[in-house]
Amino acid sequence: PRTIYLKDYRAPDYWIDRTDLKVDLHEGQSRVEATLSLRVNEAHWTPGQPLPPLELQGSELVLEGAWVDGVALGADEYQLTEQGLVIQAPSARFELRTRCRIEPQNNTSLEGLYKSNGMFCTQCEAEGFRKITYYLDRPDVMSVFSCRISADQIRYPVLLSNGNEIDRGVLEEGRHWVQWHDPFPKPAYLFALVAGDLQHVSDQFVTRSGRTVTLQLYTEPRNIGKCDHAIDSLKRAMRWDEEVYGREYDLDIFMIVAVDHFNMGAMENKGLNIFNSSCVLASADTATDASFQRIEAIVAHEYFHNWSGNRVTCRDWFQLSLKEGFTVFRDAEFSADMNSRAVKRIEDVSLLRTAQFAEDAGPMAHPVRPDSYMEISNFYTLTVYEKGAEVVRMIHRLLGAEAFRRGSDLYFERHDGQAVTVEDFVRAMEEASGIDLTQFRRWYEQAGTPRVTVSDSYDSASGRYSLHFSQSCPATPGQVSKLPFHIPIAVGLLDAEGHDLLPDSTRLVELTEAQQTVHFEAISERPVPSLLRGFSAPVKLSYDYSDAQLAFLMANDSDAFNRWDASQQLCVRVLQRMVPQYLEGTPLKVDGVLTEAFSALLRAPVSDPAALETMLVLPAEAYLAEISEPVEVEAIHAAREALANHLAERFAPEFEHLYRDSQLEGAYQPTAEHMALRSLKNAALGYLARGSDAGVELAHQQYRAANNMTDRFRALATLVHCERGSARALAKSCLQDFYDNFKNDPQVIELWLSVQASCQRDGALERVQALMAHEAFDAGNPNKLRSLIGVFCSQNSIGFHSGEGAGYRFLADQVIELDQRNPQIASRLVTPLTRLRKYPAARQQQMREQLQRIFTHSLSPDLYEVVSKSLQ
Ligand code: HT7
Ligand code: ZN
Repeated sequence: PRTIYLKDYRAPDYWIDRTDLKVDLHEGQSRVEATLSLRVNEAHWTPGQPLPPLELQGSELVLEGAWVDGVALGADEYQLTEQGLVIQAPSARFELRTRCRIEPQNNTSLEGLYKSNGMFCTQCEAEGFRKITYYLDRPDVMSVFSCRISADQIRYPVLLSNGNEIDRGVLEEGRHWVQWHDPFPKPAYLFALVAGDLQHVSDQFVTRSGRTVTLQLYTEPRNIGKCDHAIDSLKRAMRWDEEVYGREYDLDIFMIVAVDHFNMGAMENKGLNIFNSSCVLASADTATDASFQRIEAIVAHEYFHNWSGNRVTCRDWFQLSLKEGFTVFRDAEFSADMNSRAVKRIEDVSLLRTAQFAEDAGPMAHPVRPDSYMEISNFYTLTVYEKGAEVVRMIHRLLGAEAFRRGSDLYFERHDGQAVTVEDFVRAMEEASGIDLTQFRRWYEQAGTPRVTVSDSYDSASGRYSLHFSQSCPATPGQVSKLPFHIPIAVGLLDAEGHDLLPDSTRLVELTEAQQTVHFEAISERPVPSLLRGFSAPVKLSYDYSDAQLAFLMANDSDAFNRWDASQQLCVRVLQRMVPQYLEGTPLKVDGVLTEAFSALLRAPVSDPAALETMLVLPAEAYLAEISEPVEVEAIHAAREALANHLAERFAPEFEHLYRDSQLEGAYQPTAEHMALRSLKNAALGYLARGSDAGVELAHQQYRAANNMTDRFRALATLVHCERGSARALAKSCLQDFYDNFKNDPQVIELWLSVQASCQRDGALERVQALMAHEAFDAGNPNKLRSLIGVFCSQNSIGFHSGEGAGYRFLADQVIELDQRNPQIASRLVTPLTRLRKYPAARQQQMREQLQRIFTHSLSPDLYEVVSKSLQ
């Protein structure tokens, strides 16, 4: 595969003003007729000069005919190349009609037009449209689309596409057709089509200017009872975008369709969002609180794209974070406003620190705006999405909320209907605020996670307190040395009583130099610094806190995020001291200061159950692995288990109280308040089950008595993960009971697979292999692959790394096979093997051997890129 560079960007030679599609769907061969109104790009052509050739992309298409201005092209008047179709243009403006055959029922890549459970659906981002017809499949070509779909009336009573339905009719042989028209010009990646036997729920939203918008959610009939939460979330998101960003919806109808086979979470096609069923369907009996929250966030995310992505789109795929980073920032703020702001921030930062930092340190590290790629699908990454959102968050912090809003208004107004760049976004922010972001732009250009080291000094005579910062950034592939970043660091200073010493409590320090000292005057006593409040920048910050200072911050910091962060840092310290004890074979000891800190935490009155729960959850093994080099898998696991068991024994009465005090009466409600209590109760249950057989029995009782999936599933997970002998038989019978009750519900079965895949008890690989042969597993469904193989390889560190490389061989086998059918999923699934350099030599070698074995096969560009870069 060839590498594509940002520096080589060139506008297209032709524009497509109108795209008229006729899609004739059949069980065997479907037909797509595309009529394109083409116009030469006058920036590339002078009248009198020869016209450039028209090069359209196309893949897996059978061309039946092509017509230019109504005249059929002879075989010598076009060329079919590896990339697509090339013709010579007759004039500066002309009409090209093509007719192609495609076979959606044989399309297992889930890109382009394919079938899921008997319904036709599409996924065109990033480059799937070229599998539907020959086209200029690039985001800077924006066209007004119309689409006429025809299909069998009984099998496919519902025919949907973007925009508004403008006509429909009946054909011979039991077929019918519907014509759609989308008045907003869009790139091909936002095109969508759905045909199926679907039911829908309908609602309405009145925009702030008084227009009534019809909202519809389409699903297979069996799921019609699971739509309300998504519709409610959509209405909240529509109102929020009006209030916070002044953005109103623009069509008369907004449709969502749920499909079971989908490579990612959802897709923001104009007016016709397509969702992975697991990201949209929910009911109290079948969805956990986590999935209720995820659905709210994803529904909002896709809706927000209507402005940040659709009305204003990307010029090229290097600008992906322009829409994704900005939209993740928007959905995170929405979720923070709807739920607990602190908990949302903690969850997002945990993901960033665990998985994005690992990506930044791995072979696929790239800037938020990558400067090259082989396969763009590989760049829908945590760096582009999550770090991209952090970069927008930093702009928000540097400018302040009001100037940021002026900047976003300017951006949307200036670029409405255009395909633009990250630079256009930053420039709008600069112009609206008067703040110079020249150096800040390095966040988009330089890969890697910056390190910030902080020390301090205090002069009691003058009352001057000084913080000394130094920043650096490790080398990443293709970027050896880095220039200093512009880093906003939110700082608080605490007195001995734990009160904020600074006026307004927090000061924003702006680092711009490699070394920088900042002074604080009139500080009456030597303070404890609270650094990087709210995680104000995506950096690894270190300051030499004593254990006692961390315990102090954990109890007193006015910044809820930093209270949590102090608790995590303290746990990490304690765990990191236990790792060498394990390696030396000496007993594992838990430091007293942590026990004291937990004691204070658990004895204080519970003012915020959701925040308390986050502090009771120990740092994940994946996070501990990310901050270790080399990663000692067994030692990390043993240390974490020992600490959890210690806390379970030491605080059994406190956990018992928490469990009893967090019970909820009455029907299930997915409100923030109820979710917080359930999460606290279930965290307590986890400790109780570790601590005693009575705790195990409590989990069993909860499983049986639960009136909602959160409590039922958390009880099941507690039993499955519990190391106590008394839990084994109960886990087995509850897993069977769970399966018997929910085997017809794919979303619940995903939970069932994932809880087993993450169970670290001996024999994990064999259990996963057995599950692959179970009727519940379907290797053609990405959700099932992720729930079983993905979870095992990324969350079950003991299972994946045990057996002398057996886990690595297993993953390589799966990836090799999957690459033939679904390259996007294969190249994502292989990620755990790409982290080989983090592990001790023997494991590293075993992982390398498997990557080399994969590399001996004929690979898709997707998998080739990831594996070749990992072996470099
Ligand atoms: N913008 C959407 C991206 C997406 C996607 C990308 C590659 C392959 C399949 C895909 N499905 C959806 C989703 C989003 O970020 O909103
Ligand atoms: Zn998105």
